Amino acid sequence: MSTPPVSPRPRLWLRPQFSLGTLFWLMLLAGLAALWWKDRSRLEQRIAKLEQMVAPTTMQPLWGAADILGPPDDPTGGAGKSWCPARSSAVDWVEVGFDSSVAASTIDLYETYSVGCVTEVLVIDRSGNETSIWKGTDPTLPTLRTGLFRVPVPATIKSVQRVKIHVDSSAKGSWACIDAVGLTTPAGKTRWATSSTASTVYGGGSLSAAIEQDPWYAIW
Ligand SMILES: [Ca+2]
Repeated sequence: MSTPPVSPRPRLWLRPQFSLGTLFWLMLLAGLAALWWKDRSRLEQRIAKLEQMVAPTTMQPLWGAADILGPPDDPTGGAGKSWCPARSSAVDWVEVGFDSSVAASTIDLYETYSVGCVTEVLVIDRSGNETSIWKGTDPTLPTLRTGLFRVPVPATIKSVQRVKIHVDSSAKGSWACIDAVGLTTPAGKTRWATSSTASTVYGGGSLSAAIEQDPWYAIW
C-alpha cells in the first residue's frame, strides 16, 4: 500500500497574520507618532515666531536704492519704500534703468516725503549721452507726503531706457525721496524701473540696486 503524497506546507512568511490586539497597538502607535509630529511642528513654528519677535533677522532695509524699483509701494510717503538721499537739505541725483527701450510719452516720477524737489530730468542714450528734457521748478503739489510728476518726453526722443533725476531739497529742509519711476506709452501702458544708482542713500546702504531677471531656462 502506497503512502498518499503530502501537500507542501505554505511558508509562514508569505502569510503574515495579526491578531486584533496587534492591529490595535499598531494603530495606536501610528496615531501617537502623528500627534507627536504635529505637535513638534507647531512648537517649531512658535519658537521661530518668538525668535523673530525678540531678534528680527529678516528686517527689510528702508529708503535704499532698491526702493525706487518696481511699481509704487509707498502710498503714505513715510513707509520707507522710496529711495531717499542721505541728507535732508542737499542736492542729489538718482539714475534709473529699464529692461528695454520704451517709446514713452511721459516719465512718471512718484515723489514722496518732501514733494516738489525735482530740478532736472535727463534721458541717457546707449552711448551715455545725456539729454535734458525738463529743468525748472517742480510744480508737483503734495497729497500728504506723496505727489506724481509726469514729465512729457519730447517727440525728438524716440525711446527711453535710462533716466537721470536731479533733486534739491535745500529750500524744503526735508528729504527728497522717490518711490518709483515709470515710463508710460501713448497707449497708457507703464513700465517700471529695474535698476538704479544714486549719489547718496539714506542709512548708508548700497548706492545701486537691480531687480534680478529670471534666466531663460527658468520658464521650464
Ligand atoms: Ca518704491
